[in-house]
Amino acid sequence: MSMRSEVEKWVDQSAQLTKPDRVHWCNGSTEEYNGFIRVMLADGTLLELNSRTYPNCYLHRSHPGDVARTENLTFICTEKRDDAGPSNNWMAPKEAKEKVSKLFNGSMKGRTMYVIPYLMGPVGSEYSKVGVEVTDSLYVAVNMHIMARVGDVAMNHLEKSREFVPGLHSLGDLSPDRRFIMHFPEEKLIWSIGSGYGGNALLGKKCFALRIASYMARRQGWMAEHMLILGLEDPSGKVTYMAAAFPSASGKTNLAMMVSTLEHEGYKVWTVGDDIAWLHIDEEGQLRAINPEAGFFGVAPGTSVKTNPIAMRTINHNTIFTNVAITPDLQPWWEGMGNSTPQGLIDWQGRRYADSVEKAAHPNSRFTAPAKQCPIISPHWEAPTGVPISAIIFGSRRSTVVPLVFQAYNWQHGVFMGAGMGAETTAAATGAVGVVRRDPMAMLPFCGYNMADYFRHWLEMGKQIKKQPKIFRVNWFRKNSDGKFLWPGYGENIRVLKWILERVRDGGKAVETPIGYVPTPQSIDTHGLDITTEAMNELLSIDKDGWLQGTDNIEDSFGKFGKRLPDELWEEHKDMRRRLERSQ
Ligand code: OXD
Ligand code: MN
Repeated sequence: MSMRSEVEKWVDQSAQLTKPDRVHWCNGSTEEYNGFIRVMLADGTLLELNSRTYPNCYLHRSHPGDVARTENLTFICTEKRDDAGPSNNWMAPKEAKEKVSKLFNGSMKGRTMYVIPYLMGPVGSEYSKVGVEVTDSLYVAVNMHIMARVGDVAMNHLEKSREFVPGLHSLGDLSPDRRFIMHFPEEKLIWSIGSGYGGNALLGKKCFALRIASYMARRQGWMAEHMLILGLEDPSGKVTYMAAAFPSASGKTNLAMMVSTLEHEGYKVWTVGDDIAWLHIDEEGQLRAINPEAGFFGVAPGTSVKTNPIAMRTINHNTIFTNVAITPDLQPWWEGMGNSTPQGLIDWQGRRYADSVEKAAHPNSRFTAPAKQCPIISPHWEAPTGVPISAIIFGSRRSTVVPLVFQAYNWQHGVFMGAGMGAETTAAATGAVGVVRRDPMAMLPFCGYNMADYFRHWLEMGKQIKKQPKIFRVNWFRKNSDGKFLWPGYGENIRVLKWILERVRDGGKAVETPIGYVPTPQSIDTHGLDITTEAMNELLSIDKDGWLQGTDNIEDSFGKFGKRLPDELWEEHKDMRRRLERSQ
């Protein structure tokens, strides 16, 4: 059977179940995109923004109960419960299908089903993969147009790759009581109903490129990670690539698009990706990364000309905004945009905003913009072979305990560092914000299988890489006793990347401490920066009690994986505790 017929077969089955009135196959063209936009403007799904300052930009207001990923309604449906592991919600595939097919039954009656073949990864890359999403949401269709490579390009790739990940999506009635984001990694299938929110509904992103792909990657010997990819250019013009994992809404987009404050010295950042990295080992044993996505689905609040001028230039044309506020002259607005609250603001729910206690823009409001619009997009961002990775960075929000930056002793210690990472929760998922939880490699909500096996896979990959990237932990978010950030962050983070680059090249001063190699305060370039010596000392200090308490938390978190957790991680844990206890 040709691959097209395989896809048609699956689309027919989906249509029999969901019973749409019409089926539209997307070809990915600009005309198609514009046509979809016109339909949504006419039916009120989109509002056109100021065409002078934001040409081809639109606002979408979602259902107020459908604004973030719902981790409690996201399931990994493997035959054996233990293969999903203790950190995932699990349901048996048969039960999941019975339960959810009732909801899909007739869910597209009176509506159009859009068939979206899409390619994740650069055109012509052997690392790229095809998905086919069917959905009854035009908002999803236009977002997919931006976030992935849609249409013929995917169908052409499929003829060679001979494999696609089907994803069935329907808005259902948007009630959280009937919302399920189901993954069947063993048959590489996704079913999502009851939500139109990006992370739940743009199935190429979290569902495929992370959950299903992580499962495939383990079997096929590569890695699918929640990581940005950036190139750091040094004064000689050489570019060194780094991949960095941070939990959702913790500044990945800002770091990926950073405007370096050391540009006058020749240090500059190139963006390759801002959210997901697929990492492969090439024939020479070099780890290489591709960005499977074609767009940015970034958090709007906090984005400003000060914090991320590159994003501001990326998102002022051809962009879809979701749940931001608007000014009377139809410009998007959000908290932290760097100007005072305009008069006559309309909040994210379309109400007049009158300094209410609520935010004008939803804290998880988003922009969807094509990656190629980014003024500092790397010339290699679509290189079929990807970019070579020299450093891996783990980061998260921690207002206490974790120093600005430090380096793992070696790969195994780095895997332990990532696996034990604590992170304060954010508005990207429903639930309490600011609570510290263990978020291994920032993959807690995104690993499509038992995380103990995922850690094992990391350890195994390390053995196969000839020149292992060095592994680092960063934390821009440490605060002093008055609750003020100690480190200026944003463009100044280049100073930390500079130290990382020096370490990659076997330079950069550091002291060996119980937690890893910590820079000496003088080895971070603070030239021209208004920061006190005390602040630098505090930023790089080791809070022994905090770390000891952290080791207890890691013990609880590792303990949940029982015997499946690799012994190597317990050894690292034991060694760290011993080093801490012995230290002064
Ligand atoms: C995202 C997320 O949207 O991590 O990237 O939630
Ligand atoms: Mn993300």
